[in-house]
Amino acid sequence: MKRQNGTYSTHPAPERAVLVSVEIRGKKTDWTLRESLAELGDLTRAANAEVVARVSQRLVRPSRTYLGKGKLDELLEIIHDEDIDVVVFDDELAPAQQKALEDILLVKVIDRSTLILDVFAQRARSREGKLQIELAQSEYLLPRLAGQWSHLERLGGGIGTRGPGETQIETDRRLVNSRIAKLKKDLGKVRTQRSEQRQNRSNSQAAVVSLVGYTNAGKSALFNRLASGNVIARNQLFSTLDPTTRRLFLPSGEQAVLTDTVGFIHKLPATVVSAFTATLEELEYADLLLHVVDLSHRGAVAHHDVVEGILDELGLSAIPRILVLNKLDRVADSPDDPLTERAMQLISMSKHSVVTSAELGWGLDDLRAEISSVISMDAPTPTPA
Ligand SMILES: Nc1nc2c(ncn2[C@@H]2O[C@H](COP(=O)(O)OP(=O)(O)OP(=O)(O)O)[C@@H](O)[C@H]2O)c(=O)[nH]1
Ligand SMILES: [Mg+2]
Repeated sequence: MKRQNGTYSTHPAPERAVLVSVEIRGKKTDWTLRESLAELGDLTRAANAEVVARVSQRLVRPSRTYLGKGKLDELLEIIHDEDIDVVVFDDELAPAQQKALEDILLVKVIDRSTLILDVFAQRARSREGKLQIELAQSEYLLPRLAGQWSHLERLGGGIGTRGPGETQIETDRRLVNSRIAKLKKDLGKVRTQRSEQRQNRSNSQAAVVSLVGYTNAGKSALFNRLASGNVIARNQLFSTLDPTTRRLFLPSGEQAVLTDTVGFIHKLPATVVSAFTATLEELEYADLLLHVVDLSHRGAVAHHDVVEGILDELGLSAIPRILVLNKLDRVADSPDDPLTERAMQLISMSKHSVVTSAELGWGLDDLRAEISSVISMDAPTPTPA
């Protein structure tokens, strides 16, 4: 494998990627193009590709080819000059859009959903996680099968492209459909097991406290601090996919159960949300949610809103919650105004909030006390005999 600088390596070089983002004019959003592209860059690196260039455009609405003609020409020039292997779009592309773009650009075109699914697939460890991600990928693939096949034909035939085109698509569709049915059946069994485990837990009457939040906010780090767990906390997107549960001792002497689970992200593909039912169902049974936000992140408020939006879609907005403003140590040395403003804005959004550093152990006693107090507030008052 020859590198750009002329040296040779036995490892395959990372794919060279150009990122493409569009801002729709007049659409109200908390996300600036810059922030959106920065996050797309994190996802691209998490999928082991190298970000070589970025292209963005403000449009009234994306066209059949997503970008305008001039921008496409600019993109083609970058693809040529920078030896690009893959173009990554910051939205979910319709199957026809993806096909039209591949026709023009003649390199691999992937969208944000494919990227997220790829990162999830890399991280999946447990059988449940693997089943869920395969289901999400199959459901994403199904409407795109026809495009993929004709694409192979256009590339000039050869092995795998000969034969009865449309019939092949039908066969592929049937195969994917029957795989989806099998995955759903297997996941049904997982859900039954989970509900049995939950039943055992609810027999113990301990309150269930679940960590939720944007990916990389510090949920697993807090989980480990609060419950002496050993969940991997890493500076990478989607470290945790599987729910993990530990006992949590509260200052009042009570015990609760603490669950760590998958992180959320802006534009989380619908196929992921529906495929991760077994995982997300854990949240439905929570008595209290700890919504963890990375206070040091410029996009903290937008992250908060994305998570609240997804909780709302999942029908979980009625569960009491504590807002945990984490990574205080990363901001404590920089008393700049926007940060204080960000913290104040977040605090004003929630009835209960605590500031922590999972890294240094700050604020944990306050958090435990707040958990105790919200749980006891929420507990049904015993009826007098
Ligand atoms: N400086 C600092 N770093 C932190 C703090 N909390 C977590 N981190 C770091 O932030 C990164 C992400 O932490 P995780 O606990 O893995 O985040 P998560 O929310 O579980 O992320 P996902 O599982 O990917 O959704 C890790 O590198 C942690 O060490 C904190 O309070 N301060
Ligand atoms: Mg985690």
